[in-house]
Amino acid sequence: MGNHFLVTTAIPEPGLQLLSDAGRVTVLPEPPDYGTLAGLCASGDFDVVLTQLRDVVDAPLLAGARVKGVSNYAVGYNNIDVDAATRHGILIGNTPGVLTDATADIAMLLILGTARRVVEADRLVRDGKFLGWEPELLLGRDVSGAVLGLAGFGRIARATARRALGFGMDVIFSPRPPGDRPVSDEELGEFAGKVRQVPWTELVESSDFLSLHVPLNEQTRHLVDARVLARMKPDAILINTARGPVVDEAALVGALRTGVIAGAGLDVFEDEPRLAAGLAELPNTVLLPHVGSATVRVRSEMARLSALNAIAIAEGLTPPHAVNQPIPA
Ligand code: 8YV
Repeated sequence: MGNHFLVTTAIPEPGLQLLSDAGRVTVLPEPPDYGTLAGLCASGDFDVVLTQLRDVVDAPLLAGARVKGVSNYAVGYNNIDVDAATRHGILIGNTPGVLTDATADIAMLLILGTARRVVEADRLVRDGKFLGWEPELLLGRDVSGAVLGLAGFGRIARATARRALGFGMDVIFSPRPPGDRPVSDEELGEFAGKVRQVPWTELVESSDFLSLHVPLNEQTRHLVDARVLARMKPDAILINTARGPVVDEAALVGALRTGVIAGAGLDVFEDEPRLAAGLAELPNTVLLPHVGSATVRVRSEMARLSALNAIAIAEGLTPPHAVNQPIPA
């Protein structure tokens, strides 16, 4: 008897400790495939399952699941069919807030890294091709004075805006889904008078750096496609720390190859861990392996929040970070 938690991928100790103080914990030795996860959720052995981004929790799995909730070890929850969970009375939790600054740091790192050609520069030094200072060596571009366009204006976009303003960038944004509603001065808070809301088309056409901060859903899948890329400035750089499928990656490779846009800084990919053909060979890209939230502190905090969500759900309470509100039976 008592609570039984299923953890699909080992999470840091603070989370595991909280869970084991509240019940029995089963940590899978390796990430489960879909069938294994579906079987475990349907077994009736577990009260709550702690998932990560690669666990697909879709409508058929949820229909057969005998769990009270799913606690996602992530702020994003595009791996979970939340509507289906709601219909089946299954609570979903996530981990907002704790990874905001770390992810905004990575967005800024990609802006600076693409602008100043850091990957090319590093490779040149390692390859023994640095033959002494040269006036024309690896000229990049200034970020100060450049226009940063933010697609979305949630927590991570705002934290990115804060950093970009510190670097002297001119920040514009379009809320999510792009262009859907005006943001009042009150909602802008500390950013009132410092950043400007523009329509989506203006954001696309006037950004020197276009940084994506929207969740992945049916409105935002391939938000940046060949047509959008064609409207960007030829010297523009695309930054993505959100979700890979927000960009049509094959179209992006084409645009980078043919000079439709100048570069891309990507922390996420359309079909992780695979890259679209040709992407890795392009010099005008900085490519990171989905490390936006990868700091020791953030992972511990994410573990803590996902454990707290799981424990609350197991106890029949609303989790501190609830994504849905199931329809009462
Ligand atoms: C996580 C993320 O590392 O939280 C998110 O939504 O994308 C990353 O910070 C990843 O999702 C772990 O499941």
